Amino acid sequence: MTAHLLLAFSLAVLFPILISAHGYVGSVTIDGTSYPGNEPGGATSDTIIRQVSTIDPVKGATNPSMNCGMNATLAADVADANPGSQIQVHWVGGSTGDSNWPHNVGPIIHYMAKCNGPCSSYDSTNAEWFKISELGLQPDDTTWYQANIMAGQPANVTIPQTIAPGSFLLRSELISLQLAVSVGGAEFYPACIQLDIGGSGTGAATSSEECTFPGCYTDDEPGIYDPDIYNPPLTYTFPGPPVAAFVGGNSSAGGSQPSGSAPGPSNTPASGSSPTPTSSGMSFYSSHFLFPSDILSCLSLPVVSAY
Ligand SMILES: [Cu+2]
Repeated sequence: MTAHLLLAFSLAVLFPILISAHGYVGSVTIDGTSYPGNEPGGATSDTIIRQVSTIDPVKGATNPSMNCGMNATLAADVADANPGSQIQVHWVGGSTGDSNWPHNVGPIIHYMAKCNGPCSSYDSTNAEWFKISELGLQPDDTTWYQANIMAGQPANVTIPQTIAPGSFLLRSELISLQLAVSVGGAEFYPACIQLDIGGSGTGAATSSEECTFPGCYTDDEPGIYDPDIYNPPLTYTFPGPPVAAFVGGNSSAGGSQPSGSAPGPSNTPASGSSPTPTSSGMSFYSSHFLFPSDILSCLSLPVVSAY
């Protein structure tokens, strides 16, 4: 095959990936009620999801957009939820969300932070975030739960069962580590959802369990800089603080099980249950196989033309 043919072939294969290489939160479902969001940089409708300006990732752990996503703006609405509420965050790919989430290497992490006043007017720059769930590798230590997002499943999380009532942001974060073999290569995709939590709980995180974004992560810590990311089986170290103790073993939720499954302990991967019975056979080898195109998909077109 000549170089020209090879180039043409490569571009033909890569182009569909290039136009949908990143993504955003298209909608959120709370206890069965769906709340659509806005397209990045598109029209602004009232929603509970803070709108981002682009589907591109946040790069660099000190980027101010680590807080709620790229240039995120306040959302007009706030959704009611309760301790134990089941939340499904629907991550989608492409600028209009018409394709699946495109990445399958990296963790799924959820944080919450109390809003000082209504979340619809709360500047979360100095918000104190605490972690409520983290999902990395499936029991084979090779396949990431994020592969299930790529297969079209939502990121599932449960509001902590004992949380004290109040106004909270829920920060859903996918980290894509396909370029994390270099410091600064990790792609961060945070998204913030505005909630009013009811109930009569008293649970809260301690100050040592909280951090700010930026501030929770550094570019060279394990879990963000991962030189061995393509040498399975892996031992993954999550970035940021531990899951807050008050969340306990039965209110953190797991990742990507199909909707309608039981809440509580069965959602927690550590319990040995499978949150992903429909995981579609996405193995590490498929993510490995995707590695070259995934890299190119996150580079600029001029670099690809030089290929
Ligand atoms: Cu991407």
